Amino acid sequence: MTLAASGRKKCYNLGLPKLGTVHGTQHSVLKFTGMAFSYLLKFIIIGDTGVGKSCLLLQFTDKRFQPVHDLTIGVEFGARLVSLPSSQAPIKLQIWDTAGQESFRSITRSYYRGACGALLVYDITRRESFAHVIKWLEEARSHSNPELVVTLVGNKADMESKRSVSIAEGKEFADKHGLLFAETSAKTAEEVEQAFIKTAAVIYEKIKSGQIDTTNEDSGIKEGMIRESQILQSGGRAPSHNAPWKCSC
Ligand SMILES: Nc1nc2c(ncn2[C@@H]2O[C@H](COP(=O)(O)OP(=O)(O)OP(=O)(O)O)[C@@H](O)[C@H]2O)c(=O)[nH]1
Ligand SMILES: [Mg+2]
Repeated sequence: MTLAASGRKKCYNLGLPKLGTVHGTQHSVLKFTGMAFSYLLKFIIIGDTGVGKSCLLLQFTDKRFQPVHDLTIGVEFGARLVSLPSSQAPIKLQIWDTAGQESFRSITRSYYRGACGALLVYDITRRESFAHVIKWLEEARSHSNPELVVTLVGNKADMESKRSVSIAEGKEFADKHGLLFAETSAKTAEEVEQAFIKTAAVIYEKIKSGQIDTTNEDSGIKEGMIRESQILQSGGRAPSHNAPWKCSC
């Protein structure tokens, strides 16, 4: 099932400046083009319907909140460049937002392969969405590559008065299953940025330590045009990309 076949392709934000420059590289000027990043990391967002997966993506790429549940049909995507503290060059995150409804499961399942990061989301006000996390995790583990980095995300942290899953429970589950953990609010943007960036940082460390083979097609990672060595030689850093860029589509 392709994006086109899913019937809905949304580009929240391609995350790329139209044209920019990094000065002082080997060739004096390195133009920002569509490949102006060191690595492209493919992420997937999974979890029950209504937990806020699409809102997390929209907040991350566009700094907006959608108050109405706009049910995802199949799969949608967004992308953004980020700067990691440990990386000299921008990293591009390509994020696939899947439908939580059971009826789309066969479509969304095919997106696990080829992802290096996953945000597994539950709603802190809906206990059953937390109870289903184990099922989502098993599904992710059985259809993805073994190096998949998973962050457990308890969303809707702004709704404290309706909380039915404690922070300690979420953290305990994450620790037990070797996951990263974050509580977020797609409404207030609390911890949204960090949930994506922390996941990317762990993947980046795995790349640098040789734990992930980026030449493997299923790794969920592609190399871009910027070599960190070029930036290091120039003694400079790539510009920060931890602010969303508007796209024209
Ligand atoms: N208060 C609050 N509401 C949220 C938050 N995130 C999402 N919502 C609301 O929850 C509802 C569902 O959000 P979506 O992002 O569409 O949920 P989803 O997980 O993508 O659902 P599917 O596409 O059906 O899988 C919407 O009405 C959102 O406005 C949040 O952090 N806080
Ligand atoms: Mg959705």
